[in-house]
Amino acid sequence: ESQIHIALAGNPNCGKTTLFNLITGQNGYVGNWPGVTVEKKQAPLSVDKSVIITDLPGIYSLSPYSPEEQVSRDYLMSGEADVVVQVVDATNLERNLYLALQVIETGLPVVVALNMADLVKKNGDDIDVARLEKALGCPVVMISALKNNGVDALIDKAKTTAATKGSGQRHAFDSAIEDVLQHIESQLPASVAANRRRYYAVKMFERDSDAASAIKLTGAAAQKIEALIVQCEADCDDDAESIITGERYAVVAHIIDECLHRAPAKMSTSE
Ligand code: GDP
Ligand code: K
Ligand code: MG
Repeated sequence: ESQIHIALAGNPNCGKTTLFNLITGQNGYVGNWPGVTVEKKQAPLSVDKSVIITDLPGIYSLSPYSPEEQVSRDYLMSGEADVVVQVVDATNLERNLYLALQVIETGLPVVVALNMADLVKKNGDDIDVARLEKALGCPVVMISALKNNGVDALIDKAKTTAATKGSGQRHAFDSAIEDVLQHIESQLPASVAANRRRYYAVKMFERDSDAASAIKLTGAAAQKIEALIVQCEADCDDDAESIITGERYAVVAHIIDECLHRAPAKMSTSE
């Protein structure tokens, strides 16, 4: 019978290892990723050995600036994972959704695990899961890895999502930027699969040379893309990487505004 590979991705300290240990019983392989001293943990799900879980290193972004980022994005783009469980520290949505957007952008099937649900509840905050699913365009499951709440439902959702061909609708940036990304997409080689074209268009806009080599971008296409970027930078009076960073944070701010209802601030009783 066939295996299902689930990758756990997320920021440092979002609870990935707690979740990994809980669902695998820690009886897995621990080593390093090839060529780097970044720990690799892989193990079957305790209750279903045909499901293989990989704990990816904690990262803040899918840029190639650290070995951890490199390992995570190489693994995601390798095609081994059938589904990504994007673990999100629900008490720190801004930073965690910033990465989640990028992982959703890879075009892989993604389930967002909103971890630390116990702390969200304790703080008296409320997250509108249905709206968040709509905003992100992928399933969202509230869990507490520490208290083992919601984890069975998460695994079930990951299995059913693995059978799909990837996330559907995607968050949109400002229309002027979307326009440039569209033009960049049309310059990508035909060999880049439909569900990955958006991801690579953004990477080209960020002048990510690793990603350009990965798709064997031709010199002629690279020149056309560079001209599009330079024009956009002039129009926005900003550099391309900052433009994308700003767009991502704008999407995140909008989502948080829609989906997170914070408890009213308590009056301080101390002097
Ligand atoms: P990683 O860096 O993503 O692997 O995160 P860890 O699994 O090491 O967890 C970071 C910290 O968060 C640890 O102290 C965990 O005990 C704690 N933690 C993980 N999941 C939860 C949770 O659901 N609720 C609470 N309250 N703490 C959690
Ligand atoms: K940690
Ligand atoms: Mg860890």
